[in-house]
Amino acid sequence: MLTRGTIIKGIAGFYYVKTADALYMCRARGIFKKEGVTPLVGDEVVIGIQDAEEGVVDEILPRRNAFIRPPVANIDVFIAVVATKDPAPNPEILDRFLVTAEAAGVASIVCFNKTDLRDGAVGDGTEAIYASLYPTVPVSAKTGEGIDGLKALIGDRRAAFAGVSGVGKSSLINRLLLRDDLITGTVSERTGRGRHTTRHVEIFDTDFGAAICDTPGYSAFEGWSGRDTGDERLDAFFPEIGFYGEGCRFDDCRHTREPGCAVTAALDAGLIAASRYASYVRMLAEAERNTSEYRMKKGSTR
Ligand SMILES: Nc1nc2c(ncn2[C@@H]2O[C@H](COP(=O)(O)OP(=O)(O)O)[C@@H](O)[C@H]2O)c(=O)[nH]1
Ligand SMILES: [Mg+2]
Ligand SMILES: [Zn+2]
Repeated sequence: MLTRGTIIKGIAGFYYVKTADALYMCRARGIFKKEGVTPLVGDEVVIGIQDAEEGVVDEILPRRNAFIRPPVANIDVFIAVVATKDPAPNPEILDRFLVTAEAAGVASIVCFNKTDLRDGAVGDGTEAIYASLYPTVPVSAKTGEGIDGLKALIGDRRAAFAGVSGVGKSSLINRLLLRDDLITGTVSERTGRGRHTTRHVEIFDTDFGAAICDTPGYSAFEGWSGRDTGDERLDAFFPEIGFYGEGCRFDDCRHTREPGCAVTAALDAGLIAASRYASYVRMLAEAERNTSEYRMKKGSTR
């Protein structure tokens, strides 16, 4: 019997598929591996039911979006979690993450956790930079401060948490789910890939209408690569650079001190944050290097 469902968890080659009335542990059909397709948490699938608890993933329905890191599909919004400190914010990792989401057309919320640790009311200035660019919310998973604001921003969407290890993703999800067992649950899961490199991603239903997805175990977010932009321009994925770039003298301005560049003028005027511009320049260099490598490879096979 075939039925539709959603992959809510993937562990060691097993996919847990939730259908209208049950949860099935499924293997994927061999054909996926042959075609290089990996089912992802968040996928809508058709499964063949074998018995009351087991089935086989037969077909993956078309995806709205899909990501390699974190490995999730059909996400409405990303919660990019940054800690006020421990670990200190890394703007470049955050910017790479936000560009990945922008390139896929997925909304982002920037969540500053561990406000209980911050010195002064607004931290080190990182929060202010992102507050002008994305819906931003300061929270403390420890004290509960800001959790209602985070819930309000998520609404009834399917949200995936992302961010480097230790920022408090699992602690925030425990808060949102009114649970306290997630961290242990996640860490002790056997994956066959070593204790600290779990690939376990899981979607949880909340009592406020949202579905939230924990994505543990990344030391850095490496999702974006220059090639992801394809023919599109990197500046379109930095909202403020795209905005000021409208005023540049040349349509193909790279915003690296070309004559009449409105972006570098805005940078000099303090309207664009230096850290954001630094991320843009580094990623632009990668995109251009990747593109020329790509062109060379293509040329050599002709
Ligand atoms: N002081 C403080 N510590 C927190 C907060 N949120 C998480 N932590 C701690 O930070 C560490 C990492 O949290 P965890 O949720 O496992 O982070 P994850 O790797 O992003 O899932 C744990 O020791 C938590 O107790 C917070 O809001 N304030
Ligand atoms: Mg975690
Ligand atoms: Zn320019």
